[in-house]
Amino acid sequence: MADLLRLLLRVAEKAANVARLCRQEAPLFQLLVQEKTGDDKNKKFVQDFKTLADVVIQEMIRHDVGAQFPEMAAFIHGEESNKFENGLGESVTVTVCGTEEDTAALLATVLDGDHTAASLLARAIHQDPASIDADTDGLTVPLGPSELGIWIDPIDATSQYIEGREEVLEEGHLSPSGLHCALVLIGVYLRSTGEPVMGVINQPFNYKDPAGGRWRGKHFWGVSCGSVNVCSVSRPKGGPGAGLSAVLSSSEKPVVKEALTSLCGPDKLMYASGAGYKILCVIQGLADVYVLSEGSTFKWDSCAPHALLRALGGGVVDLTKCLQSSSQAQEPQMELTYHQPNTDRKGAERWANRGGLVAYRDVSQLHSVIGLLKDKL
Ligand code: 2IP
Ligand code: CA
Repeated sequence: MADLLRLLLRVAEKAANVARLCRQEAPLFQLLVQEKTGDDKNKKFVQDFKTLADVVIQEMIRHDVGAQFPEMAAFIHGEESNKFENGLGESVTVTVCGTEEDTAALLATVLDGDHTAASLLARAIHQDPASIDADTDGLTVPLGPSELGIWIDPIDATSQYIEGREEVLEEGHLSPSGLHCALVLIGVYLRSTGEPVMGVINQPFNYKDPAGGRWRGKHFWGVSCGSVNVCSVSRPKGGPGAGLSAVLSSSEKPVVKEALTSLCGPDKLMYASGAGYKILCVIQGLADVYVLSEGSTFKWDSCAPHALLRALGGGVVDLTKCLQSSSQAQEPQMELTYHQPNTDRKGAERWANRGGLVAYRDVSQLHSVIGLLKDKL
């Protein structure tokens, strides 16, 4: 299934192109950032454009993967529904058509006849991306398409994407907020066990080209299945040192912030936006752990980066399950899985990581965090 990895790298790059295009091209950018002004009809429609950009990316990935691997078509899940209502109250199902012209015509019906915006989007969807420089030669993945399912988050950290702040990055430091936190996430899991086995992350706004002033992206990938553990990011050097560093959501509970301040010290406790971005920080060694005590992330947020962490020897566990378990040795079995919904919940909540999570590279650091939080939550 190395072919699947190469395909996902290509579709993630196309997705990143769409994400950049929506900020670069005036007709799309206006739709994206326009505040709630104008009449009611317009108000509703403008709000929906953020979702439309997400749906377009998700459906493009579904289309391209389904075309090459038809066995996977029914197992490609995403955050968004592709049923859409346009400003006239008509229901439209957004899909990617066989030709650019047909896709443009369909999008125009959702965009209330805005043919310029529809054509721009359709062109990006049907265009082949520039060749991807990823060293996947010689990689064999012992899995077949009928064993696999996919979770897509078309744009994680949407609020940072819309706001569009351009932070200056310091080498070796994470970006607390801004465009760097927006990520395209595509994760592949094993249908039988729910284990994440392959992940592709595309960061559409990685750096700004000094020559043309255009944003350039960066991709990350990993495969973890059986004895095959390969990641495009090398494991950060050095074992766990004296001080542990952690990244949290700024909205994390005070009790967790206080406990981790006592463990890490104030300098090594960091905050960043985006669930996917925080796991990417752990992958890159910018933080040792990401702790989240709420069930506010979903399968589409964690599946892709989880696969990369596993390839590096780490993982993402259910925090509540770990806190309830009496044995430390059990913790690796508390890993999040991706095949079963929360049957007692409705809508998106069916796929929430309801017990919170800890993302880690090193299991001894996971033990320290669980030990610390055990009597506090
Ligand atoms: C969100 C996004 C948020 C995150 C939340 C995710 O996904 O990543 O930033 O909250 O958990 O579900 P926080 O930044 O506080 O960690 P989306 O942007 O796709 O809704
Ligand atoms: Ca998300």
